[in-house]
Amino acid sequence: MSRNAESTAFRSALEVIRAVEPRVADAIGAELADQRESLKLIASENYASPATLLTMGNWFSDKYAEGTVGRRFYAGCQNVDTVEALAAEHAKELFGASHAYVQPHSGIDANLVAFWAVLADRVESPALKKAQVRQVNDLTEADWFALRRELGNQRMLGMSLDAGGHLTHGFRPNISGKMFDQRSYGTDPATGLIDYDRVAEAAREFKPLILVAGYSAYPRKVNFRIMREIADSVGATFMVDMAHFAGLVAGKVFTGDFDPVPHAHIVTTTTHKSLRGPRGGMVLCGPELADQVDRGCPMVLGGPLPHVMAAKAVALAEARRPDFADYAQRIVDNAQALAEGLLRRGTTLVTGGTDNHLVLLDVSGHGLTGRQAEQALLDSGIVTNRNAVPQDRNGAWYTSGIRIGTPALTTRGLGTAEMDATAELIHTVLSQTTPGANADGTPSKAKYVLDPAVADSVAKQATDLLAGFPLYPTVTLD
Ligand code: DSN
Repeated sequence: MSRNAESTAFRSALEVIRAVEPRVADAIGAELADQRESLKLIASENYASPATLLTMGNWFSDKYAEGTVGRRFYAGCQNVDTVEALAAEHAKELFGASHAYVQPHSGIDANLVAFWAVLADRVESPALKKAQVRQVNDLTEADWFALRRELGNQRMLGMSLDAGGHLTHGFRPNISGKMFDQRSYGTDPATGLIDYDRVAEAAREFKPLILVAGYSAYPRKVNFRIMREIADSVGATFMVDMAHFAGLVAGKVFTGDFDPVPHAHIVTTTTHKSLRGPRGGMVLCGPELADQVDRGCPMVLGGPLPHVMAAKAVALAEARRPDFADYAQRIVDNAQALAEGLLRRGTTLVTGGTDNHLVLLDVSGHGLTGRQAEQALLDSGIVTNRNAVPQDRNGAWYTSGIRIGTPALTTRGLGTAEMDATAELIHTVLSQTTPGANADGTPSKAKYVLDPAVADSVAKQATDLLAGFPLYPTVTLD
């Protein structure tokens, strides 16, 4: 393929869009410029390949395809069948799973599909059995009432939010918190690590239907073999949400006890984080849950997005190439270099380091809230997000933490030397920022003071650092 093909494709697409709504074309161009200029350290973001991006812009978007491969509720789905089957095949090969369901539109959707599958598989209920055999129209009011009571009365044990768990693991702002009676396991206050004995104790007391492992802000590996033993000891279904670290599983950085697929009954993921695919979700499971998982649409999902399933097939094919394993290892090497650089400069890190793709800074030692630190870093060209730390005294809105991750910068090609330079830039901003005050003189958790000259200087250094690692180097828009 000629080096020009990607530029030509994106330029042509923008020309076509510009003829209809030039402001959209401009915004797309501006987004590329912004992404090129900023030091992106958001742990859940990445840069999908041009092939993956281009696969999403076509007439697959026009097609309805409810149902599953070969069994659709619409005619004319033969080409959708081709791409959905390909995506599932790549996923199964890549992760060593016996079944893959690639229709979920997001991680929340993937988790809902998994919850439904487990409930349908595990909950004994005549009303539910009717629903399962597609007799939903025959359900009486009393059936619906019984169904709501029986399904909504189940127990889920997952990681607490401030220890790094995710909203969709039974917390109130998400429907899972209404579907399940939730209890959480935290981390050891001294080490910040999961204490498996405490998880086992909580499981014995609470007897969950589902034990969930997985996180969005825990900077360490999880031993899924031990978690499965805990689940088995109380008869729970063991579910892993690997959205954040799917790329590290795909790239064989997480193997043995740390690979969730051989240990969990069901695994969910997004496809756009460390896995570097299109924005979407996916469910992997064994044969026992496959039929229920495949009912995800229309049970909890709207019509599948064939253009995104096609892009999943492309991205998963990329992840099966040998160089993806090298990429996954570099993500972790970079996170560890970044952690070491920050520790050396005196920043406090939750758990004292990392063995995955993310680092969680506790910025309270700098006298700042996460919100103040996030904004000061953003002013300085460094994009991060604030995040709670264990037992956070500032709550989930202001927080005391900053979460950073390396999948995106690693895709750009930055290595361990640049991570040390990045640590220096972060340290400069955090040590030069002070908390601000409200108009009445009381301390503010949002306002901060940072000399604009310092912010400008850091932003310039960030741009210089990135100049050696162009984003989408094969794409020029002018
Ligand atoms: N929003 C994702 C994250 O940033 O971790 C998880 O849903």
